[in-house]
Amino acid sequence: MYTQAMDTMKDGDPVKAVRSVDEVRLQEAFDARIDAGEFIEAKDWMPDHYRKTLVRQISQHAHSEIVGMLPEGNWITRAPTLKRKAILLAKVQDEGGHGLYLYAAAETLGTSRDQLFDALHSGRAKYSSIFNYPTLTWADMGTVGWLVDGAAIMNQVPICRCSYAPYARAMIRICREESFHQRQGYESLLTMMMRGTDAQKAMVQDAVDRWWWPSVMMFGPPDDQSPNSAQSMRWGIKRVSNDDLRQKFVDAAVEQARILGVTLPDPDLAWNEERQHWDFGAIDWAEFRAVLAGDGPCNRERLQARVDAWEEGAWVREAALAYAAKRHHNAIPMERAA
Ligand code: FAQ
Repeated sequence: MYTQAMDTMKDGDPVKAVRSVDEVRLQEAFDARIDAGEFIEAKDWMPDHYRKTLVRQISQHAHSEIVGMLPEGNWITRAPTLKRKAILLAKVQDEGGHGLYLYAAAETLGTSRDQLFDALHSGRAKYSSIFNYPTLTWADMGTVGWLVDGAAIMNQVPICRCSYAPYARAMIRICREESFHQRQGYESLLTMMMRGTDAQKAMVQDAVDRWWWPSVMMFGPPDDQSPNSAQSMRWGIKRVSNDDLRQKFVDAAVEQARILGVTLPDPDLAWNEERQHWDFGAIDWAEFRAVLAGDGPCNRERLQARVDAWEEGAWVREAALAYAAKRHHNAIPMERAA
């Protein structure tokens, strides 16, 4: 039940051996539009595989946002000041909003929200590996903002130019908000590192030690082991590869860590003059695969929290539907209603 290793959206995608002349023409016109850098709208013709790939990625992204609310929601009642509480509350609400925009974008492709939730709640759908790690101290809130939102921005800014217009439009607003999320996290850590006690500084270092590698893994498998990348790049769904984004993230984080005064837990980090990038150590892909297979530290807890929220919220959905039906009924002119 808890595995994230399956995905119902992908059903093998058998390439049709025989295609009609019309289909071939439509496909050629579609490819030409992609090559010309045009955006595809919901009502435009698109290949089945393009549609399925988008539903897969957008729904995983939406699930990540709403599961991503859980590790932070846990800290709203324990924020150290009113200011920090208000900021965290706003951030978590933003994430709920991101989930809604993204579910709406997935719905434009013909998949209902009930189908998307069912895939999440039954454990068939994936969401980002990063949200299966625990948030143990207040410094985790700052570190999630700095590293996790920092990685999310790196990944998501190129999606503002995704070839599927409804997804690209949703991403523009999401990225603006993610930028605030990253900055508030970094500022919170900076405050603790500059003005905090030794214990607070140690707490920040401990959080960075725990979140660094899972954040580096967020970008997905290496390019040569990423089954979806080549086709998604061809279609302009992904604009930058997993490894290139990961490198950009590491390059930015090294300087940010220096300013903060924390050590990134990687003894192999070294500036490579020839590449003009930071080299970094080997990633533990076995850990990544275990988290995706449902065996991360918090997979069960996260999924159970979503299932409980769905079940406990049933009365809200029923009330909303009853109210909508009543309004619809009242809106029908008397002679038709009779
Ligand atoms: N976790 O062939 P690829 C956030 C899966 S939002 C879990 O490379 P693709 C905001 C992948 O789905 C974070 N699964 O796949 C926030 C595929 O499985 P499938 C989420 C992963 O799609 C901050 C398989 O591995 N962001 O953080 C992961 O071309 C703070 C093979 O991989 C997005 O979703 C992973 N980390 O590239 C909220 C952005 N990586 O589907 C709260 C949009 C890979 O074939 C607090 N998504 N997999 O069964 C993307 O850009 C892409 O989907 C990638 C993966 C880059 C994640």
